[in-house]
Amino acid sequence: MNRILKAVICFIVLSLGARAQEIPQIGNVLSREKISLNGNWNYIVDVQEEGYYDYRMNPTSWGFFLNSKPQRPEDLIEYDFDKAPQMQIPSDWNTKDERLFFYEGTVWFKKSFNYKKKQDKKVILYFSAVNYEAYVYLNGKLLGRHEGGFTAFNYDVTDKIKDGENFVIVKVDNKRKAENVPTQIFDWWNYGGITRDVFLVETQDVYIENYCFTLKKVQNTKQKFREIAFSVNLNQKLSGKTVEISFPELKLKQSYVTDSDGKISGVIKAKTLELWSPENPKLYAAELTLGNTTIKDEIGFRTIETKDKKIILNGKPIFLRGISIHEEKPNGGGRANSVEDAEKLLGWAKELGCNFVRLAHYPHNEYMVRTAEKMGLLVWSEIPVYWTIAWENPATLQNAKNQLKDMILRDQNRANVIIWSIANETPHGQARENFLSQLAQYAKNLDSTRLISMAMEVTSASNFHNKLQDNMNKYVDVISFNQYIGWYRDVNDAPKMTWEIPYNKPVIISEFGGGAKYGYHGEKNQRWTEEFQENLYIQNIAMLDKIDGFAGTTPWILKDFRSPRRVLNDIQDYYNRKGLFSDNGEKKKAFYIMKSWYEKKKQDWE
Ligand code: GCB
Repeated sequence: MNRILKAVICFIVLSLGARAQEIPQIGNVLSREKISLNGNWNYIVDVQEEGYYDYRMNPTSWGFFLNSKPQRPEDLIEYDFDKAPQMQIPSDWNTKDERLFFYEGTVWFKKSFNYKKKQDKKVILYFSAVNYEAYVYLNGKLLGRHEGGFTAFNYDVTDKIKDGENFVIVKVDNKRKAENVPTQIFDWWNYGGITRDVFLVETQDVYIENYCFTLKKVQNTKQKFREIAFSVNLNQKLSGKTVEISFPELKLKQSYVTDSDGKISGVIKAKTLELWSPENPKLYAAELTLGNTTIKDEIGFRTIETKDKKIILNGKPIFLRGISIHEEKPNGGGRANSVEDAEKLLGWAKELGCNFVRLAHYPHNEYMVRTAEKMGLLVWSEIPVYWTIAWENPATLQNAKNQLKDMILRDQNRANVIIWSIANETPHGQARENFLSQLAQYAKNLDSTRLISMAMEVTSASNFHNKLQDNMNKYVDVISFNQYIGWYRDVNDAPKMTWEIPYNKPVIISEFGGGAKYGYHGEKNQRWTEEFQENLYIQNIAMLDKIDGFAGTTPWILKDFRSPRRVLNDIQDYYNRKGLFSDNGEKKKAFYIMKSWYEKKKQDWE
């Protein structure tokens, strides 16, 4: 066979395989019966993708994914995973290997493990996130290709896993590309690797794939009970299967039988129900049983809606005292990926007086959202449709939709998540509107119970009059925009500014702020000093308070974070310095301005 034909066949096989085994994301992986594949993985840095392409740039069928070993002394095999260094997974390679600090490209990871096959068990290989593109192989066979660095994906490996020794190989590539989501440029570190947990989930052949509980709004004030709407779906369209739902504390237990789509849905009536709120983050133990498998969760109940320019939580207007957060460990530690990281970051947000966090600019790990729920922090969750996305590219739209769907499917039972945000600071134009309106509608179809927003930009009407004009206004429930008066524009303009938001919807200022290097002091007009940032906050909060419909804000940002765009020596050193905390957790002066303003807001609104 000639080389080209061979390459074409190989490519077709690889791309067909790419779709073959990926299955819909299973909900609540943390409560499933599973084996962790976290720990040491061997890795090979492959700058020219030698392990994937031949010297004519055709995908090979003899790449690194085979994990080949010489069989005879004369055999030529130019790689050996077992001699390669190891990296602790989950993590990012940038902070784990100093050679890879700025690296963007391909790294291959391999994990060998022993497995004891069990009768009648399905086995699912679950990745909580890999940034950015992953080709996943089990025992040398391709399971699939996944794109998108912050959402979970999983493969049914029942037929490919063996009794005894197995190996998983993942080719991870974090090269930035124009058609990706996010695109080529973004203001955060492009941490590469298997950045979140990896699990082997063991389940029955027929299993509960996902489920959703939501509290219905009270229709009639005389109503003596609350209604919990639920839906559960199996992994197969099988009728006649019994699913039991139980909330022990509410003394509710009921069995339902699946329809021909393998689904159950309905309403549970609860006479007494304590609602979840930031002041009382009440969660109820929930159990869903199919056959001899029970999935356990903790479910909170609350309602969220808007009325004119107000955000209404559990029937009462709320002011969202927020902060934006990147998913990054303190002390230069790279990607955050644990409960401890979440507790630390969210603990700082609580110290600031927050009841709300904007998890920017991509879906954060599940620990972050669940920990926030336990701590009474409402959440804005977003996908990385950021800046100059390839609006005209259908594959980019599909990719954004996939990320949106996977974000929603993972967190649809979290009471604290109230806003799905579909974009950040995107440039106006018809192609962008086609793209974003489809995303907004898709989000509403997937989840009509939460609010949709996006971080817009203000187009100035005149020098000191800012008017928000964005055709996307009709697709969102909450109008949000970023503004940087005091940083990208003179701070002395703040008192003179007037604002016009010509839509009858609540307004969140999704970003404002400015940079300061912790410990650098001077006059308030001296850039990068804590005094400069402090004054900027004083001026901004006075200005924001005058905005009609002002319902909350998430200043930029909780802590300094790494960004390759921030190159100023001795000040930035590859950190965006807009944190209220330094990367080491020291509080800058502006922290105290914000904290005392939030204390006052709390008094005014409660
Ligand atoms: C923004 C972006 C955010 C940047 C920030 C900045 O508007 O949304 O990702 O980090 O400005 O610091 O300039």
